[in-house]
Amino acid sequence: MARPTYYVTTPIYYVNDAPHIGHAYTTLACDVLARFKRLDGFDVKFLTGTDEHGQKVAESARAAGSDPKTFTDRVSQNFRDLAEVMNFTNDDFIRTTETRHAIACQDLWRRLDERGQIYLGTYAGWYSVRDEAYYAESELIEGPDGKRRAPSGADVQWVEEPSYFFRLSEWGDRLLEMYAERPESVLPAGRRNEVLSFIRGGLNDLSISRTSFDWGVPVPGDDAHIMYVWLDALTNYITAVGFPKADANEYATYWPADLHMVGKDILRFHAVYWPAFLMAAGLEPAQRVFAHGWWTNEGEKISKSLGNIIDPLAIVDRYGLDPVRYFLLREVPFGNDGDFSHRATVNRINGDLANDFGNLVQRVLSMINRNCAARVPEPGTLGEADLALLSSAHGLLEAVRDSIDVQAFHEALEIIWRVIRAANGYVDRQAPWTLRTSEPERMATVLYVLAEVIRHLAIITQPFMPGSAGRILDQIAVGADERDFSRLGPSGAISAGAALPKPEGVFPRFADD
Ligand code: ME8
Repeated sequence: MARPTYYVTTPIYYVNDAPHIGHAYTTLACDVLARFKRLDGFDVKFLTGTDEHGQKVAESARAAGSDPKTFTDRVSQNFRDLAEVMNFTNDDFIRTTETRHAIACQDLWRRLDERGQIYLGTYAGWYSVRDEAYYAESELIEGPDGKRRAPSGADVQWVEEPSYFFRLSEWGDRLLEMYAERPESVLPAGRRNEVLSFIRGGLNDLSISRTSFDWGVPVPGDDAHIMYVWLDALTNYITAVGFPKADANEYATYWPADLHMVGKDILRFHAVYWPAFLMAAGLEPAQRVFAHGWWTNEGEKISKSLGNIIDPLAIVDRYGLDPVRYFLLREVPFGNDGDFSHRATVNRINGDLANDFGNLVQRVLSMINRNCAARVPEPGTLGEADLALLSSAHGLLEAVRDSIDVQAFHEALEIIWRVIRAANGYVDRQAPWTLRTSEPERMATVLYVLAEVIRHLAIITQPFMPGSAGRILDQIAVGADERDFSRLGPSGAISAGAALPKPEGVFPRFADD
């Protein structure tokens, strides 16, 4: 039987600048989902990449004294390097300057055109280069200097140029119907309400080409125009599964995508424009868009002009990769805004990783090493406390899966940590070190139960902390082919008698100053 599929995408990032913590965060969330689904038996496609056309990138290239091609080659590479450092397992890395992508964009354009969804006119209105977005006069706000600004605070400029338009105004009702039928296709629910009220406010036709510069995909049949960068960018999600090839197996297999993960800043593009383009072209919209929140740095908005960009490479260097991966997904309920601070990072790492999880593993493995001849001990009859702890470990997958399926990473981790804390409580109550001479069999049972619980904990934390979880699994002699989720539960139980290597600490502790 064919395995169920799971297609998850990150936004493709603008190559105007080096990647920062926000970019790492979005891709990390997708990496955890991709790893989780693979371990849970899915055939996964995980896509990320870079958005390389448009006015913003062209201006950044000019400012760097470079031609756009050289510039985008260089900056795009930074995002690939980040993926490497963060241990991301994306199956593809798309660049919008690739030929496969121009073909897909032009094909989508032709489909829209053939269906009467495109007409030529003139755009006269406000445009923000930073947001690469058109704004209605009524949406603008007054900045502190009295100048008009985009709702995001970005500068806007008046633009007047010939432009092709997409008949977005025809799609409002269809979008509202779709969201009524499938409310979970925008999460969190609060964000869905923003989308609905934007649609209910009435949709205007959307300008989808530019003529005042040429860094983009040419409009088929009219070389004076290039496509609006968002039409170009959104199309990446189907380019990467082989669109428009009729025999594209990947398209048939993976489309519609299960999840477009985005930040809240770009929800409108993904939950209004993109499904409208797809439906208008006769294609299916994605199953879900999840818009997560915004990170600030020690309470301040992260921005280049404030000079407070958090470089993911620097924090990984300081705290280690897995602690950073853990912190980002545990500290903030996924979907909410969050604040990055060194104090909070150290607290989480020391409290949850070194004290809770690290100590559990370290104490149990050193007791086994010292008192059980470094072999998984043979259990005797299990009592109530043993069975209760084992059953909470056996129930982990189902509970964690439910949270992961709604992208509640913080909740998934909290569920796992409840079992870690229960296991530490069990160690304290059973006090196996006191049983060594008086009741060696009971000690063996307690340590066996704990080894089995640690096996569950390490298997289920692999998506979040692949390196550390892998090292724990090495230390309890769980083979590489025994680490997927089908091994969770009593049937995959750890083998008594297996020889274990000398235990080594997995989670470092940091000075909390
Ligand atoms: O918008 N906190 O690219 P982009 C959390 N090219 N996430 C953040 C963040 C922060 N402070 N800053 C950035 C674009 N992000 C388009 C996307 S998709 C077809 C085209 C993350 O480089 C978050 O995911 O500006 C946000 O949506 C994305 O980076 C914006 O990246």
